[in-house]
Amino acid sequence: MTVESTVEEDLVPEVHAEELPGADLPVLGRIGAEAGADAVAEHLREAGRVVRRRDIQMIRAAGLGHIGGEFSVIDILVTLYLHSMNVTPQTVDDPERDRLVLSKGHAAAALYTTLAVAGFIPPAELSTFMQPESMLNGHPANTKIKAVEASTGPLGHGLPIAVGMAMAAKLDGSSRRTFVVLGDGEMQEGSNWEALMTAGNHKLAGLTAVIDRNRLQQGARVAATNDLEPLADKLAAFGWEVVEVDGHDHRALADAFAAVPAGSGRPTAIIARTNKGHPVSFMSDDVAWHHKVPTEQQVETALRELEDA
Ligand SMILES: Cc1ncc(C[n+]2csc(CCOP(=O)(O)OP(=O)(O)O)c2C)c(N)n1
Ligand SMILES: [Mg+2]
Repeated sequence: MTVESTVEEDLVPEVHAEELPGADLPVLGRIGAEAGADAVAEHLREAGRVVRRRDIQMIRAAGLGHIGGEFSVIDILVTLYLHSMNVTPQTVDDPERDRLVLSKGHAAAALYTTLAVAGFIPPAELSTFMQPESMLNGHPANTKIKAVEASTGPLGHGLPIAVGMAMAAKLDGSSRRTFVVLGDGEMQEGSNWEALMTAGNHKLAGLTAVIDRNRLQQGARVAATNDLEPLADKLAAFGWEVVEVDGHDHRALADAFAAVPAGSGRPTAIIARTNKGHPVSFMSDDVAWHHKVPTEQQVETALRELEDA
């Protein structure tokens, strides 16, 4: 008797090292509010495009990755690293820097590409993604990259770590901010609700949780698995300020990040409405693209669509 697997998994990646892009990534760097709202929005739009282009090429070359959840979170990451956070490649050791924990660590390639475009890691490193001895593991490692504030991958750990960081800042009397980016499926983890309760109780105003609300998890819709709604009400009941934004609108994201810490002294939860696979037509809002690897033709189509994004 043969037992057929119902899970389509490529356990051995099909590597396409010959398709690796070169090291010629534009390092766009940070843009401050003094540049004006239009210039900031255009800078971040270009960064989002550059990051997505390289990300999909890296995943194709490595034969592994999580493209759907990367494309949903890229606009959040570029807004934070290239504009909103008070941290630069020169200040990664400064105790007063703002911190970001990417709790949904499976979106590692999006983080690495954003860090390269922001100037934190050399673009040439991107070509080593997922290769033996690379510092760019499938999930981000704090032991390998200084700008990675915490090693993540097992879901449900980034928010508790960020609560500790924000608590330390509060005890230091420091105004430094801590951001943590979570998946919405990840919000089903019980550890998050313990951390939310702690942050609310201790009024950790310097803490901001950004929830990538793409409504999909691995292999299913969040609502069909363990529905989060009414999410905003639940977060508010745990003592958080709650803001909802379009998670692909750089200007709305920048405004939301500029408004923390909230005057109320509460921590802030930003529910960022996103689409998995955004803005690629054949990936967007399709659960199949959680960790599917695109074909050469699909990469070409995506790159063409990104030209106009
Ligand atoms: C504790 C834990 N359980 C399972 C996984 C495997 N896993 C990786 S991503 C993922 C789905 C996460 O969904 P979501 O948080 O919504 O992420 P996104 O949609 O942003 O990709 C799962 C189950 C994991 N990394 N950690
Ligand atoms: Mg999700």
